[in-house]
Amino acid sequence: MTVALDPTIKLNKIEKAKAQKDGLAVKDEIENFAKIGWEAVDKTDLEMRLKWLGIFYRPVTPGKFMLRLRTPNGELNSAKMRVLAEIVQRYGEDGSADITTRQNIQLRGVRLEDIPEIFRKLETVGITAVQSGMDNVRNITGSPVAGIDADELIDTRELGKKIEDMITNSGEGNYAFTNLPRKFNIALEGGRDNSIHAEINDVAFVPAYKNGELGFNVLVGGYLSAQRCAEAIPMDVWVAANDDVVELCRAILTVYTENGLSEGLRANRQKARLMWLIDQWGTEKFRSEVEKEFGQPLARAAAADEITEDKKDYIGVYPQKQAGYHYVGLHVPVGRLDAETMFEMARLADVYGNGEIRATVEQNFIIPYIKTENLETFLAEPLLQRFPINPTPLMRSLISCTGSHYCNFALIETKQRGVKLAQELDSELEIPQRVRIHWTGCPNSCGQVQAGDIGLMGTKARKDGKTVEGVDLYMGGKVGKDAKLGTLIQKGIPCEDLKPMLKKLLIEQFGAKPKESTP
Ligand code: SRM
Ligand code: SF4
Repeated sequence: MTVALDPTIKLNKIEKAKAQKDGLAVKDEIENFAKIGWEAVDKTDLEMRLKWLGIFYRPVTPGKFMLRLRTPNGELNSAKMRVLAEIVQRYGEDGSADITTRQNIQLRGVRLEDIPEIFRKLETVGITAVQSGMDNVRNITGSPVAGIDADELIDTRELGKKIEDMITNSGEGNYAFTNLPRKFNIALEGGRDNSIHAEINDVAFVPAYKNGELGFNVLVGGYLSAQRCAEAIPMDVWVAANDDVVELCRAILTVYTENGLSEGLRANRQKARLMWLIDQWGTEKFRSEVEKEFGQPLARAAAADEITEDKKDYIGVYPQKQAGYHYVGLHVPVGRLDAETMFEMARLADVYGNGEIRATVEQNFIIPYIKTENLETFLAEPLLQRFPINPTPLMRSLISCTGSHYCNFALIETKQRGVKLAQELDSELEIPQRVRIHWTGCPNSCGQVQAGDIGLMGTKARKDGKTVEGVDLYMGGKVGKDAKLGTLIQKGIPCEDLKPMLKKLLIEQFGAKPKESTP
């Protein structure tokens, strides 16, 4: 998008690079990049602009790229999953995939020379990776049980897809929205349990009745970052559950993009998320600017929303609103998949369901439409040994960001460490309640530590005069109804001291009891 330059504002480094050449421009060069090889690609194109196509250069594994897709509302199916499995399979040990904290899929080990062919394959099953990184709108999240949950208020799948199509020009790439001041998160809730973490999205739609009509109240400005974490605040707007939602997203994104320069959002990247514009203007001015762009009066918010339940994790077997069918949520330890398990997921979805697969923000997946009479055989399938429906208590709610294995921001390794610790504590303690432990490798908080009952954020700690891997401890995150962010409790705990510390915490604050046979 062409934005009017205010000459008094000093652009930050990224803004300068974007002004020189839009990120999306690499779309026309990708065939050439694939031919010349990644070492010959211009540094800014390689490390920055390729992210507009979802291609992430990984300094930790040079030459082996991460490809971030878009899966609005977490909707996948067996055909998509098979194509994704084929892509990672060709990379052997290097190939894997992650279910992300935005209900999305990232592929690993990908080679730049294969990208044109990969994009062609993805297109055949309706997947795009465009505009999934850097200053773009991230995956649109929605309830993972949309359309199958008996208590559902609004099925958000179609709206989620329409928003994505508006932003990406149906996957072709859309220069209108490739130059936001910063990343941008949109979430649509259709159920009652705030499955999408409305509180940490730049724009969140939550179900609400106005004059007897079901639509959405709109929250704005939520985000997590190293410098500041802000809970989304009411925009004092209600919209009907129709194309107005798409139009409102367009209007908000346009206001955010066009006012980025005059309001200084393009000078300091730490102060460039939507909340900073709302801070500068106040909610009333923000609302009226959006209203102008929307082109017609916006209704004031409904008095109450319909978020009335605690957040579910969807693991286990649940009846669907369609009589005779169940959906089954399988637990994927810290979201990590490999080709073999992905092929199996696709097979199970075809054999037992209708081919659909849903991803969750807890980094797990759901297979819907399993006939009641086939449940028993389904539950005996070998994949359920690896991805169980009844994981042990801490494993069940474990979330982790990528960590140092692939992410160069990481201060610590997260996924393996998180799994090991949860398994050990589960084997040593009787834990009577759900305890949600979130790990994140650095203060960017991709693993949403502020949402956890216990949040562990990677840092460097001191032990015996040496610098060691450590964590800052967060506690008190509440999700679902009345969600609120957890806060920092203790800084710089060496990872090697973490187990006894967590054990004590679980016993004293979460009612855990040591199992008799363990120390
Ligand atoms: Fe994130 C940057 C991974 C969800 C806040 N995030 C990154 C990068 C791209 C950094 C990089 O280039 O290495 C990470 C890629 C590592 C890799 O190889 O996987 C990364 N973020 C992730 C994922 C994969 C974590 C996961 O394991 O699930 C999630 C991908 C979501 C998706 O499908 O698009 C992911 N990141 C989040 C979330 C959670 C959410 O959206 O609910 C947040 C906090 C919420 C938010 O954004 O407000 C988050 N990521 C960040 C930030 C801090 C943003 C800021 O305003 O400062 C960064 C750093 C940045 O953008 O400068 C970041
Ligand atoms: Fe990387 Fe930090 Fe995000 Fe983890 S929180 S994925 S370490 S940027």
